[in-house]
Amino acid sequence: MKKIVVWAFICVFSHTLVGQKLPIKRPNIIFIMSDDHAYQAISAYDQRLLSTPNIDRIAKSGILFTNASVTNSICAPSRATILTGKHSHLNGKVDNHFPFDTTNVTFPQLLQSNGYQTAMFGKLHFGNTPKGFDQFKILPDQGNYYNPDFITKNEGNIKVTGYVTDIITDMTLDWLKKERSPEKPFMLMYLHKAPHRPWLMAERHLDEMTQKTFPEPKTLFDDYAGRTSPAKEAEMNILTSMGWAGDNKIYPAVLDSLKIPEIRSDKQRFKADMGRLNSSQKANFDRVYDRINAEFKKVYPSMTDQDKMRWKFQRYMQDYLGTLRAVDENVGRLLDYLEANKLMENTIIVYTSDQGFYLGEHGWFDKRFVYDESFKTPLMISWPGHIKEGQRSDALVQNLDYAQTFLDAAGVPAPADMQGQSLIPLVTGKPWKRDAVYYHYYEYPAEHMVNRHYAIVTKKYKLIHYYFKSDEWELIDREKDPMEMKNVYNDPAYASIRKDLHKQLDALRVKYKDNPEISQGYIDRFLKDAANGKVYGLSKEKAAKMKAKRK
Ligand code: SGN
Ligand code: CA
Repeated sequence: MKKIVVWAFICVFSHTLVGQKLPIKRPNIIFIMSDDHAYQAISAYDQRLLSTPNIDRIAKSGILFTNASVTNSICAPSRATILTGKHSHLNGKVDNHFPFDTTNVTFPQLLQSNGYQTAMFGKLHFGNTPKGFDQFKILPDQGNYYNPDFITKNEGNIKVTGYVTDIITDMTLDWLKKERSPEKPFMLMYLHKAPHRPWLMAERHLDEMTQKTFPEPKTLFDDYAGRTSPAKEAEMNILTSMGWAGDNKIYPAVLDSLKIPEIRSDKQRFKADMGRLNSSQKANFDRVYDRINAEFKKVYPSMTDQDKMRWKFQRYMQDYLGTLRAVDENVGRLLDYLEANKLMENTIIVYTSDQGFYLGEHGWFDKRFVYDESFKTPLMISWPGHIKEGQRSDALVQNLDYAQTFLDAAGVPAPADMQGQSLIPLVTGKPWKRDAVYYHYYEYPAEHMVNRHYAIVTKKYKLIHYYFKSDEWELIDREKDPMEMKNVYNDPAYASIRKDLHKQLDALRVKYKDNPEISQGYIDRFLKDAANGKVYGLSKEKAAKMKAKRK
């Protein structure tokens, strides 16, 4: 009872005294985000692939979301949505290529100006540095796994020897130990590069992880027959689009000796990443990958396509999951520090990813589609004393909601044009409601070639509209078809559901202020820049052809 009264007092006070000196202790916020971390690779969600005991600690001491999703399944746009609390079409960061518009107001700026100490370490991927941070050390662009460079607020550009996940954690812990002010609440963003491509794990995990075998997903050999054209046309099938060298670490010389055709700029990617290792790191990698290359040389000549798919899937899982071993260990280091220093009690801890990822489902790697594995993202939140332990929620929450959640927890009013919904009532057991979420993906044409699409997603259905490359609709029955293999848009049995979902989608587009003119504006901007040879690596000729085709 006492606790409830105190909490009510805190809420009233923190909401009414914004901007002034607050008499209460506002919570610290630690936002942990990895890059491309599939929920299938967290044991709190799924135990088939990897044990992540430390990440699971956050779920155990708080709430885990089974239906958390992103508004646009790609890196920088997801980060922009997280920081601004707005959908891509309004914050302007619709794809990875155009820089973030720094005139956007972000929640760290608001927390900073309301008395929070703020810091960011790791991957941002914005094409510019973040506003609203007292301290930052960020990777340039995608960053590198080994001996990475950092752009820092106070030391200029630096290169640090070692493994990126360990280094980002060292920086984070250093800040907590040496720079954190005991006078202020803090908001810390701890952002991993792992498990992003090209999946280079820490040396200490190489031996163990490259000798494991993993279960295949049921849809590894999906032929895409049940859906519209974008699924088939996407360039993210493990067999046909994953690089033997850059991704699976087969040496370019071995590929040449076996006359294996190169996939994209695969050999050059291999050299760029492996080329950063120093001699002792390289010796460790060689020891392990020499063995794999020798085995590959023996088996390749008799492999069928099915064997190749299976082999590549195993190599993919070994390396992708290998990178996550260090993420989990380092999350453990952070949690141990917080526990040892009594920083758990008044701290909100979030673990999430910038989006989900395909681990062989539909034969794919990468993300972008509104199908579950990339549309959904891991999300768990702990806040001892406020969020009950061990909860699971299937509420339709999104990365759109984080900004307002943190502002709410800090007692800072959210700007009226933010589009999310604070999760504080939901996680503290109060009424919270949402029936549907909105999704919009833009980055096409580009690597992996996933056509532009927008969608409404409810707990039961997805209604998806692909546009630009083609004009096609898809309806997925999430309950009857959880693996999302069959488009039932033209099935007469779904006629009334389809009609109702169209209505709901129209209303959602009005609610979030999205419309065809805005989408066309982004297409025009893309075509203009592509015609000037600026983006996506499209030639002037190809861009001109596309423009002519549209007229
Ligand atoms: C790189 C990767 C892609 C990936 C994008 C976006 N290719 O371009 O596979 O989809 O990043 O990822 S690579 O050959 O350069 O590794 S995101 O997470 O940053 O959006
Ligand atoms: Ca990502």
